[in-house]
Amino acid sequence: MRTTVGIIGAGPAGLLLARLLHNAGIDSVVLESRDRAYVEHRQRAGILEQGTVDVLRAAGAGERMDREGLPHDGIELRWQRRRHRVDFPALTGGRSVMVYAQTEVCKDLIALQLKEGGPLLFEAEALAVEGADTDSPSVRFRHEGREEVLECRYVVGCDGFWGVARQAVPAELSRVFERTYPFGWLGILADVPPSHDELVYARHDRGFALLSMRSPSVSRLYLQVPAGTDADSWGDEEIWDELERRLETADDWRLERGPITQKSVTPMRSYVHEPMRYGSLFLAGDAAHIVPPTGAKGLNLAVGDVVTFARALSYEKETGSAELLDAYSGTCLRRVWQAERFSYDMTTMLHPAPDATPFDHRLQLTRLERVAASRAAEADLAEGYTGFPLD
Ligand code: RFL
Ligand code: PHB
Repeated sequence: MRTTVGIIGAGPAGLLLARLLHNAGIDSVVLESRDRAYVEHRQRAGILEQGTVDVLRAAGAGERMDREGLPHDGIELRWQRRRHRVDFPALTGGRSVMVYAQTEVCKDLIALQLKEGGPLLFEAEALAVEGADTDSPSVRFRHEGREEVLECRYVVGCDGFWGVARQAVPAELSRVFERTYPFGWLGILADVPPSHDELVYARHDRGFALLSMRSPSVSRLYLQVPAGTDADSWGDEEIWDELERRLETADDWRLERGPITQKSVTPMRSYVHEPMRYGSLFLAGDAAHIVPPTGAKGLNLAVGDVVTFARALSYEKETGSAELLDAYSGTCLRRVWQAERFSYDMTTMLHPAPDATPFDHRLQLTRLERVAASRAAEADLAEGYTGFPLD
């Protein structure tokens, strides 16, 4: 099998890249190790930045998002039973975000790809990228019990944190920057209307809590738990009791409970692999970098990477110049590090660490007070949350 761009992974990065290349008249093949149902139902991100919304629309993949997505103009911060709303458009010159689940973005892109795009193979596991340092790299993969080879001009590793693409970069050329956190998030989906019309990020001495949503009738909520916690060690009522404590306010706001339909624990880490390119191999999305979910940046960074790659390859096709492809890693990393900084700030402002001292607690409260008291501090948060420019 032969193609121009071999794409490993059908998460948001790989699927959107295939769509952007199709629109630019460049052929690709997508290899995905899992089956379609798994990819379409894996619960993950929920927030699309303004820039991501614009990209999906321009790619012709925004129709259902515009019908079913929930535009949000702000978030609420809570601490010490207080509430403070951050108004995004007022602070950023009109930018906002959209609540539309990653599962739905993937469903839309898969449907488009199967209808109009190039091959998208499910249950096709990439085993290795070969010849990354040549002009004819290939991907060895297993599909329907057979081992096959996909010959390409370029390979883009969109295979997430646990993928194989990154392994093709020689160790002596790789630099990894990493931080793990001593806590994770216990996330639930519940069949109950969200108890607030915007997302609520709460800092409590017992730990962080987040109220989010998937639709007007489905809530998504998270609790900070110690790293390594087993989701089944938390009973349903125990989860609601804890959410209620951490989200509590001084006024008459109430948390509505409902049947919990899914429960899982996500570890938290910050991770950057540099460079994001080696020869004919490009890394995009979680394959190259991870952020803790507190800033809602992961999916949006993946979108930024593949837009940068698709633009660079289109430019090469039109002008014959590899200038933008050569700039790929540096261009992406500037934006990646801004998001790493923002996600780290949000995480450390809102999550009390298990070994936090009274001094650390006071500092967290002071950072929150600062956001509430200073328009400059508030605007910094709003700019980071609604997203860094795609240049
Ligand atoms: P993905 O989504 O991990 O997709 C990688 C795909 O590659 C496949 N794969 C392989 N295929 C073939 N051969 C191999 N050898 C392969 N190895 C792996 C995998 O099966 C998979 O289909 O990476 P991608 O596309 O880079 O997308 C990244 C996003 O998924 C991720 O950053 C976000 O989900 C992070 N994230 C959030 N991001 C946001 O922007 N906003 C949010 O609100 C947000 N909330 C979250 C999140 C992530 C979470 N978890 C579970 C980590 C909330 C949570 C709880
Ligand atoms: C979600 O709805 O899953 C979500 C929202 C905001 C975050 C992280 C996850 O910061």
